[in-house]
Amino acid sequence: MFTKIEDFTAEWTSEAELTASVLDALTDDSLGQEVIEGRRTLGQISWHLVRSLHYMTSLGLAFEAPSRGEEAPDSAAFIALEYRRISNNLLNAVRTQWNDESLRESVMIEKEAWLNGSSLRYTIMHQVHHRGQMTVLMRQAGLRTPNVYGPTYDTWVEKGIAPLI
Ligand code: NI
Repeated sequence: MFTKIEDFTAEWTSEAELTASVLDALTDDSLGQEVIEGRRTLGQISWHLVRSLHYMTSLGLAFEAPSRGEEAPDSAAFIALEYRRISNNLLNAVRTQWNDESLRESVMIEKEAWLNGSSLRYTIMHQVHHRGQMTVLMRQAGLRTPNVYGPTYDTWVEKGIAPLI
């Protein structure tokens, strides 16, 4: 869990930039790539990443919601733009509406007490989880994925290094 707003600020800033870089690599055509037939698409997962940030308002934070409803937009550029806006809104809300003490306070969610500092950690892990799903679907859709926590296959090849298996 986070115990200091400044620690969350630093981590969120770099994690949100990684997520945005993955969203930037999407194309409109790729948004229809499905996990399996009839299940979530790349577009739906991407949009879920944007919308889920707003769930943090259930912890008492107040900030503007995404400008579209549950249905995933068909524009990759719009999704990336909205992600940047909402992830910034979330960070501003945490920095201006909470302090280090707030992180030790808890909120009941489905009969379970969640410390705010843990909810912030969970929010980052939730993004990482879906970002990992996205990069696989992006490969399947024929897209190149950006480096996230290390070089991708293509980056190794460009550097003239044999990619690790
Ligand atoms: Ni999710």
